[in-house]
Amino acid sequence: MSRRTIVLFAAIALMAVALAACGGGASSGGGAALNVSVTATEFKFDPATINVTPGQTINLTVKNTGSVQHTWVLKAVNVSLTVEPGKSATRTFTAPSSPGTYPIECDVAGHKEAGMVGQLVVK
Ligand SMILES: [Cu+2]
Repeated sequence: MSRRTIVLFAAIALMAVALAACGGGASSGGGAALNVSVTATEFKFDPATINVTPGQTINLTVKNTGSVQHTWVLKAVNVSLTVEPGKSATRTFTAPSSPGTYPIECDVAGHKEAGMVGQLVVK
């Protein structure tokens, strides 16, 4: 094999690796987008735990079926939704790229203390 041929093969191999790295995750980096519907009421989220993969795109809808205002706050990625009673709100965001358990809370005074918390589990 000539030196030139080896360089050419190396370049092709590198391109294949680069394409493979980009191809799988599209823009999300973590596979297909996840649609999540959360119901908020006094004083809990259902579901409270959301399981995602690192960097996954999440299309979140929070519906407030309670009788007072609630929020759904995931500080790790600066997502904060405020939802009036009887209404719903949506947001698309990207999950953290590092595996771990990230706390979710309702930051209306007293609600977190009353148990209105959840978690985003990235793994
Ligand atoms: Cu609340």
